[in-house]
Amino acid sequence: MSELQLQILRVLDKAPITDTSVTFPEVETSAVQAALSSLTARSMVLFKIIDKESWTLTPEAEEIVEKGSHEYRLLEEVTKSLDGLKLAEVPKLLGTAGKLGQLRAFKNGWVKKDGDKLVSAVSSKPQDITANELLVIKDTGSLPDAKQLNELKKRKLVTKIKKLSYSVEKGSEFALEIKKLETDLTPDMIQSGLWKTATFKPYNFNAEGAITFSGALHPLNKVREEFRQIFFAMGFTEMATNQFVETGFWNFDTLFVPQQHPARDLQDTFYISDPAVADKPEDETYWENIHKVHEEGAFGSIGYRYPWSADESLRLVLRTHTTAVSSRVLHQLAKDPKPSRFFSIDRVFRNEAVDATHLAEFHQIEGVIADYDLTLGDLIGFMDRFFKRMGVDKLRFKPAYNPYTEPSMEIFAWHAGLNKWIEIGNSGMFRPEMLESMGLPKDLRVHGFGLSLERPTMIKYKLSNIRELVGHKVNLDFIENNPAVRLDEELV
Ligand code: FB9
Repeated sequence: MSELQLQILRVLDKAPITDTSVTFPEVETSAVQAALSSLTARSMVLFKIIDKESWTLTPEAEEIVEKGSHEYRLLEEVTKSLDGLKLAEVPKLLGTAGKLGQLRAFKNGWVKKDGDKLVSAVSSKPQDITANELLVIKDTGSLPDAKQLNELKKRKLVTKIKKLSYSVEKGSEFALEIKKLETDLTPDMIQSGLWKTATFKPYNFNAEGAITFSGALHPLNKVREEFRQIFFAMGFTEMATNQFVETGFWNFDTLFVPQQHPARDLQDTFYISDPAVADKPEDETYWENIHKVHEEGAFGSIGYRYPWSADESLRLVLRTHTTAVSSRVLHQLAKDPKPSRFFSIDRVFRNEAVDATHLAEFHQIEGVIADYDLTLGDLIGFMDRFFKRMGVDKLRFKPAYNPYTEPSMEIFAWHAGLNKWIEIGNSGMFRPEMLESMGLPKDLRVHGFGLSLERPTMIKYKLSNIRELVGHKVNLDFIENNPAVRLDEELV
């Protein structure tokens, strides 16, 4: 028990406490409140809050109480100088207070001007009213005359403060000693019989449960899960994307990306130095088909007609898109071709300039739909249905170019919050040079589309810089406490 708790009990033993700020003037309010809370928990006291307003002096007012008001000190200087005080002398004597002092000394009728001097206009020494009023406030925290108090407030000589204090009376369990409060009933207490006389701390049913840290899903994973559920609901199977390093063959050549395409340059692609190359794929026929379709054309295509390099094709890269995975999966599908839907959501790497919304890697979301005699209209219709599931229902499609799809379309959505069209993805029909090279039947058409995971996540969480989402500057509190996300709300 604290000394203050004992003092409170001793005072209460004689009489109720009407105001703790009077009974314990030197004790901080917070200490009084803590002592009373502890005694109340034992029902030893009851208290009520007294919410008082009181006034305190500003530093300027403290100086007036110590040295006298500006106007009074000016009168003293004028009285001291027998034939009056030169006006030019006032700032030297009283500094900035001199100007204030003159104003109030004139207003009080204490001084008057005589040429370039100030002379006394009173026959006897007046009271320093301002200093006296401030002294009363210093001692009592208030001033009976509300008009005068308001005047001092206007002169910024006093500041209002809220002063909490308490009235206290005995509680049902009042005693001059504090019994130990038991918080747990133990086997020893039961066996020894101590439980019969023990005092237990009452349950605090208002106490909040302890926060148990249980880990947290990163916002990207929350949004990723939303997309995964949409894909599953639309009949897609998830592709295995746990291989970040691909050969140029799967990342570019099988996608009919020519070996001199700028996307394959060092400033766009991360090349692995050790090991630098990989083995040829087992499917010799496929390897030769790709070689032929690039170099001389095949399957109705005139190809690119350049000397295709096997070495170039076996260089190792960090995959620049998950379309490399789609290519592997479609190559597998060629062994048993049938209508299928696949999706993937995983990291891809691009050796590009970073900025507020782009880093050297991002998570690509990709969907692939294989079916007989699909048309471009089917792709447009699917994209409408796909994005409608995330509250986006105003789409526009713009012709675009991808080496592996023809026709290709960029997808735009109307963003009501930004009041403009924003790009939300890319799509197209995979080319025969890609599909027939892997042995898929001519009439099995394949649609592909892609978007990033970071962009929708940043929009949903209203983030302006990708570094608020990933990287060493991320605010871990945001990661732990960000709200759940629902994609099927308006894209705001
Ligand atoms: O994600 C993008 N934007 C986006 C997506 C969703 C969204 O909100 C959701 C609806 C609720 C808001 C914005 N973009 C694609 C567009 C831009 O952000 C663009 O600046 C960045 N793009 C990335 C690539 O940039 C180097 C986003 C990424 C992207 C682009 C194309 C594909 C995948 C990712 C693709 C593809 C594709 C095409 C055909 C066949 C297979 C795959």
